[in-house]
Amino acid sequence: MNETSALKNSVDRSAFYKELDALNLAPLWEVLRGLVPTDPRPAAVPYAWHWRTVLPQLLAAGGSITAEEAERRVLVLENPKLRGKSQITDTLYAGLQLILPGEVAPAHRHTQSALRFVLEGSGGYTAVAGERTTMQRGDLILTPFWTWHDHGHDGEGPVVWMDCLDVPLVSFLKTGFREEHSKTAQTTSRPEGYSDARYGSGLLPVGYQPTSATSPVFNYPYARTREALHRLAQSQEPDPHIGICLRYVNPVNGDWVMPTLGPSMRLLPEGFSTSTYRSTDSAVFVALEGEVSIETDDQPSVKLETNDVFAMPGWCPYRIRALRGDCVLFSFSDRPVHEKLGLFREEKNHT
Ligand code: 1HN
Repeated sequence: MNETSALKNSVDRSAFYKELDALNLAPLWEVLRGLVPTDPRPAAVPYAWHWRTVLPQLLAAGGSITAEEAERRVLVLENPKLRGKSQITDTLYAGLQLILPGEVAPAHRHTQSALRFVLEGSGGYTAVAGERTTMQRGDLILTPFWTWHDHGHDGEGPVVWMDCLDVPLVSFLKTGFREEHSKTAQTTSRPEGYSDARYGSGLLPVGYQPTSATSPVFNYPYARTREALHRLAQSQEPDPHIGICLRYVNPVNGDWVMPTLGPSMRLLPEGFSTSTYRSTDSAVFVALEGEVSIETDDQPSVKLETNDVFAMPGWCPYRIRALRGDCVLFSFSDRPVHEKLGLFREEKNHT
């Protein structure tokens, strides 16, 4: 009997596996199917955080630590199946940040890219790479990777936004770097509105050459986004799967605004219901206006009201219904990465 046939005996096989294990070797045939699944199997589950439950906790955080002491006063939205990992989905980070009048969140920079989506209050501002921008509800602010950024608040009342980062992806790639600025707040070198005038008005300086993979526009104001969506709603039928949906664009090259994060905003007219849709990217939704319900195969239906947040794992089929009013929904996902790697897939059902 040769050695190979002897190993068909399960006792011999387990002894053989022990021998392999001691040598840091492992038999692929025991794990192959798990490594190469027939379809994506995210660990994250669909889940909603309701503003009415989260806001009081965020305000309580405001009473227990200052923005400066915390560096960033944030409650992380953790997917129930990914507790302790600071992940809202398998690939995305999201948290709700509170800043109070007179506070400063000190300047730092890191290789993670960040989006901020403003939910509540006015008078908050962010300074990014030498320019300040004031934040209004519904505005989308970009913090490109490795740019200095600090936040502050000159107005009254609490200001809250959702931080959206590619933290899990950068951790997976082991490409995280961070630095603290020598000053609490960076000195600005350009007036507010400079970048918008230079890159964000449908015009670009003649001969402009991009220096980054991120859009040079860093505040996409909601007033413009809202106007665009409502104008389109007056003259076009919503797409059956995504409604009237626009993605935020880098005006320099037509690409997504960031290499790793793809934000978009959609309008679902009152009573409109999407057909079932799924895509490989995982996403986070925020109800900005109106009241929607999101239905997945795992859970019957979750109602989202103003400022409620919903985690949608990749490849999870879902339907969205506009229950009350014309509904505006913000979302961001890791779709730009899927597209760039040729891995993006979507499936549109007719029911
Ligand atoms: C960060 O830099 C901010 O700058 C917020 O406001 C949340 C979460 C993880 C890593 C960096 C900010 C963050 C973060």
